Amino acid sequence: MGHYKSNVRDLEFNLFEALQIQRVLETGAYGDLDVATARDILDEVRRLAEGPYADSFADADRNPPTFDPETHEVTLPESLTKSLRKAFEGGWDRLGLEPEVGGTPAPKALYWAMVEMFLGANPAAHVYWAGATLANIFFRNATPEQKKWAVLAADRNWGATMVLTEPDAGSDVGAGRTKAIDQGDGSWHLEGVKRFITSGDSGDLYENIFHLVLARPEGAGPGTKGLSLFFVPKFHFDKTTGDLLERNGVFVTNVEHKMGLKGSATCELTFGGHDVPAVGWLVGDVHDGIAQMFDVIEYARMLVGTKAIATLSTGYLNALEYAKQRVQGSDLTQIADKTAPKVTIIAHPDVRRSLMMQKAYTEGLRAVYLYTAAHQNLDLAQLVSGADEDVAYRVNDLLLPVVKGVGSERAYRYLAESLQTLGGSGYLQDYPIEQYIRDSKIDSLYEGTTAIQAQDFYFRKIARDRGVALGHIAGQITEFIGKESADDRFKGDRALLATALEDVQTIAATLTGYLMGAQQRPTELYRVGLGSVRFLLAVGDLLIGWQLLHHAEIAVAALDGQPSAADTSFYEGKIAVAQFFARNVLPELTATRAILSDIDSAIMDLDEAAM
Ligand code: ST9
Ligand code: FAD
Repeated sequence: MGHYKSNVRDLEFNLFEALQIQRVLETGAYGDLDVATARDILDEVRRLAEGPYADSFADADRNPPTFDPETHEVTLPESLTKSLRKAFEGGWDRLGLEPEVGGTPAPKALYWAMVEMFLGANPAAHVYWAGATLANIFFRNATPEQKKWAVLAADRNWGATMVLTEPDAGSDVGAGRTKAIDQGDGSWHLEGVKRFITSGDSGDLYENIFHLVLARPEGAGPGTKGLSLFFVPKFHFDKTTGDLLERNGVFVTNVEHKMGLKGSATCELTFGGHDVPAVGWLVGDVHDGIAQMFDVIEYARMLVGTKAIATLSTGYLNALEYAKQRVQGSDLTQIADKTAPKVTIIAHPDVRRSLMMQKAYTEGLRAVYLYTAAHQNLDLAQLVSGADEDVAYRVNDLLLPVVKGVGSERAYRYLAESLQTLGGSGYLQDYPIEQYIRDSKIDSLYEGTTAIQAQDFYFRKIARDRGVALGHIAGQITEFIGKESADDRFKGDRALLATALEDVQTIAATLTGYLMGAQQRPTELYRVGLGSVRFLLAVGDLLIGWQLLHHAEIAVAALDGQPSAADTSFYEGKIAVAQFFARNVLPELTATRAILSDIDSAIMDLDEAAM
């Protein structure tokens, strides 16, 4: 048995019982893709993910990619390349992409369900898959001539990177100094050093790599708006056939040594520093770099959140299996009886509490990312929440920082509980959880740290959106709470959800009060900054509580249909976890509301010497 434990049953529950994607599949909007094929896809990906794809998980961690500074070459561990080639054989990187880049149509919810399994099985491998996805995004933004290059890149299975970060430009992308010099013939020369570039090189995995690079044309203005996006290939190529020509002047000049995700090569890339110009082409022939790059970033934020949630899921399932086998101590009710029979640790209340928290965040966050994905297709968005095109777009935008920010923070927090469940054994490399923790820590850092997600969430997705998307979601939750057909056993839990909704709405109004107040007193903005991460996490809890209760209602109905023994346990688990979360977590939002209602910003006046 490999390390990875998938949860296809829960994925199918979300897709077919909660979101009911079969109703959009039946319309023929996704070609030949029907329910049976969708289930086959999940099953095939499960087998691949649990088997050969997961095989290199530990090996690539212990024997990470190596770097030769003389040749600028990166060499990947053979095991990793083998796992990746296995996945490419199945063409899984094309599902859901445009037909021009070899794609086949699929609802995004199905796509992300599939990606969850690849990410959970081997996250370090998965980030090497950027080629087809980035070719698809490049294609959408490209000139007619460049579209042909995108097709060549996809056809020839080239690798790809997203290149923003520099030593002095991390969160503050607009501080980037890499410059672009117009050559007057449609091409540009790039000069500068980029840092932390995932898959900056990937050995012999791909014959070529194209880098999508943000750089500042000479004379362009400051900040992100002065940046343009360039297509910079590792090797020049014949623009008709794609055959490789001479080496372009972009070289890896370092590979980082990291805490986790070691199989993923994190590279420093130097443009134009080695007597060979780094030639690039302006994407779409327009200077709109940051907006174009955000097409990639939005995808990658969803990917990172899903990665974190996928890892929490397998962490929880590993912990659960261990807890059912490990015998230690006797039942708490017999604590004084030294002769009492020994029990498996799952009998201990604190282990149960911990497992239930892991289950709640795993299944709740899975529901949230799939609900978000459902708003990435208009037909499914209409079906799921009645959103029109404009609202669906806004809802997806609103929820991305939740998937990424809450997903990564909660996964890291509750993976620590997965490890705790195994006691000292969890600390050993005999089990995968210590690696899960190391591999998932990055998720709250790259693609915008949690602080950046929280600011994006409040300032852009709520204040600038004038609350349209948040109002739509609040309307959905209110409708759910008031549903007359709801099962009476959840009456108290729905009341807790109603309070949580009110808490979140009050916090949003409080933050808006601070924002308005900043017109008179600019330092009022500090109060938004001090409260924004907590607000993001609170919204995450509200959404999780709502989704879990919604799922519990579905489970009650399903139990009436006399399901199999396995399904009976599954549905009973859905009811239990929803009630557990509503009763144990949602009430905490009231405390958050109280703290944020008049947040103390005294620490902003504290002398740094006193910190
Ligand atoms: C990174 C990579 O960290 C991590 C690993 C990736 C792994 C590889 C992934 C590749 C794909 C893999 C594929 C797998 C395939 C799987 C196959 C499956 C089978 N939404 O607020 P302003 C835009 S990369 C949309 O003034 P500042 C917008 O155009 C590094 N657009 O910002 C806006 O203009 P306007 C990641 C947005 O103060 C303009 O920006 N680094 C959004 O100038 C300016 O906006 C980061 O993420 C948005 N949410 O700049 C940096 N926000 O307003 C984090 C802004 O007119 N820092 N725009 O519309 C930030 O995000 C900053 O907030 C900032 C601030 C840079 C945006
Ligand atoms: P900083 O921006 O210096 O942040 C340091 C701390 O300050 C953080 O806690 C942050 O939240 C906080 N902070 C900073 N600014 C603010 C603010 N305005 N308000 C509140 N808090 C703030 N980049 C790419 O371009 N391409 C890649 O492929 C890529 N892959 C990566 C892979 C790895 C393994 C790593 C580690 C990084 C990768 N990155 C990549 C870079 C990544 O996106 C950045 O590390 C990230 O955006 C944070 O930037 P920074 O590290 O410079 O931290």
